[in-house]
Amino acid sequence: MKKKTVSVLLSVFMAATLLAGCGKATSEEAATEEAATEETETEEPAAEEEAASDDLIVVGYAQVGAESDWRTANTESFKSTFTEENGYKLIFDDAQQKQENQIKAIRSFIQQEVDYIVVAPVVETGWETVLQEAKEAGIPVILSDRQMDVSDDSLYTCWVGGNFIKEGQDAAAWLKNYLEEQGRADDEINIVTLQGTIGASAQVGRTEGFGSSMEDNWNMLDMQTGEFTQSKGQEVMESFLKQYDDIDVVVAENDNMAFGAIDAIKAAGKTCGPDGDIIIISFDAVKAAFESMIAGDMNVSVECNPLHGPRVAEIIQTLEAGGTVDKIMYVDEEVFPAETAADVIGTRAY
Ligand code: GYE
Repeated sequence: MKKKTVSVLLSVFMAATLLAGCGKATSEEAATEEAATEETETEEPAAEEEAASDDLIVVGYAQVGAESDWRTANTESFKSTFTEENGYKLIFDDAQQKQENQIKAIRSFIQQEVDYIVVAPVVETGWETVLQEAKEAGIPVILSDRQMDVSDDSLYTCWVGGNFIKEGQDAAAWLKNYLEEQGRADDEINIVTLQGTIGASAQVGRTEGFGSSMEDNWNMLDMQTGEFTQSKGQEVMESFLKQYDDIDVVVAENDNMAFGAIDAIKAAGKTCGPDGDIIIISFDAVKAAFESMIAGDMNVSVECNPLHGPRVAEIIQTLEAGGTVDKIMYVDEEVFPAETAADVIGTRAY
């Protein structure tokens, strides 16, 4: 296996560059360089290419797609971390939000005998067969971002990502507190939810976390998927506004759907945000969400950190060194209400 040829010296060098890679400037430079080059396809590498990558750790990343700002930041995090300079060859595949494309990509990684497979699974279920194939080929599978729901968890090495149930609970706790501050704690509150891709662990967790924290006087009028995209979020919100004239709160399971919902609300002649008619609760806390909060459109965004590239690299380095890693690793995340946005926006990396 190629990874066995990596010398101790190279490991030290990689660890140093990996640490440097965590710095903002370095990753931005790398991202700019990357943008100028063509995306790596999941085809068989040419013979010369294979020879040149002999000393590199080959990582296949089965990415969900490019549906949101969060996803773009996540892709950039991988591309700027898994560089040749840092000792890696990255084979990147964009599944366009389709599980069957991800399964094809994983099979192609197995065929190419990559050293590690990384998957951000579109949905939670339906992975056993392809993971078994990876296991038989002796290739470790690392899950990042969304989780898988598999009967045998030895089919993957570990997972790192956000705690989606907690994010949903945090959103509900923020709303409870906000309504108390507004003197509306005892009012009937009508809520609609724009859900993420149904069956994605980010959707399942956020829906469950918020739903299980609802107060008795909160009514969930409707829940529909906006597929984590701005355009679908806008479309679903337009139909909610036609159906319900008394919406108090929109829970958008990511920022991009919230942006679409805000556009729909304004187009319908209504207002939203801290001084408006409708409260907007969102998830991810990407830079554009801070801009939306500063503009007075969004009330709160619950953070979900997409910068998993360096985290996955650290896992791989630990495994390379013969170490063990925790099965489940949650990333720390915060809640950013509108009143904090102006102070915090300058510190956001994505
Ligand atoms: O919230 C959304 C993206 O899985 C946490 O996927 C991720 C979600 C994120 O499309 O913006």
